[in-house]
Amino acid sequence: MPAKNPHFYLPFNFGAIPHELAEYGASKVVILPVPYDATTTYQPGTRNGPRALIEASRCLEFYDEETERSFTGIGVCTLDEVEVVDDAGKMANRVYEAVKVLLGDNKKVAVIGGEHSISSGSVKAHMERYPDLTVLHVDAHADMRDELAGNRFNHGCVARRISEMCPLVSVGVRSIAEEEMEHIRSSNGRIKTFFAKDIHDGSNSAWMDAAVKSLGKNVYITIDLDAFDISIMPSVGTPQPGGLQWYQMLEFMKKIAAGKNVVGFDVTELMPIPGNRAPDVLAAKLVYKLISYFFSKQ
Ligand SMILES: [Mn+2]
Repeated sequence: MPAKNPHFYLPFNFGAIPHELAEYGASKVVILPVPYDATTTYQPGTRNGPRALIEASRCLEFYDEETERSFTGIGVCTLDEVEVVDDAGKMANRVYEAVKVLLGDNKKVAVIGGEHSISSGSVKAHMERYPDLTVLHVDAHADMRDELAGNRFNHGCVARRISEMCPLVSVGVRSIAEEEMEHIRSSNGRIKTFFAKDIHDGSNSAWMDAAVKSLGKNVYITIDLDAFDISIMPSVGTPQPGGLQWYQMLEFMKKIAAGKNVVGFDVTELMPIPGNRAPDVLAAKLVYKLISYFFSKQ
């Protein structure tokens, strides 16, 4: 296992992996940074998310004491940022085109945002490859509006756009408009929601098992970091109290890894707060753990 280089020449890639171990051709997993931030409705700043997440990932150890494996053995390549275009629908399409190429090269893709609207493009590309796809959407918000601020690709509409492509299971929701609630009720079970209040009140194994059971075989996971509790994840554009804790999220993700085939994921909405890097490290370590859980199996 290689040692981490002295910090003054750490490579600028996810995990600070030596260049020869992070080349595209040799890598099973690719990180696709998408610094898009245009339709955020409360606080902007997610455009700085991908760089902060990659920067924070460089302080993580290669060795993971939980899986007892070296992260460098997986093969993780960090791609250049997707160039931003100032239209959320066109941006989602850019992400679709990029992910489609990566899936065509048989890569496992981890998209890092950037605002949540980019996820629909990644889901669309995965849908084409896995027509029986189910999407797990972990978020404080339902994101089920048909349009917001006149834009059907607003970040507050992303779960609605995804649910038009495939069945959707939302987890951690604690902010929802009445019209969104009615839309979910009228979906005949195609959209399932596990509310944060029920997660808080119930046993972890009950809601986790029910959520896992409601997913199909092939799963794409889209995580809005505001799903986490604000005490550990304040660096989001639209924070809400009462979210998931760190080990709760990891336990849930491990249950999914054990029972399902996770084909891709994204982690979005990191809005770095200057002077507080702890949430950036949480976001980076989440991506690191998800790659280990979902993509490191031989
Ligand atoms: Mn959200």
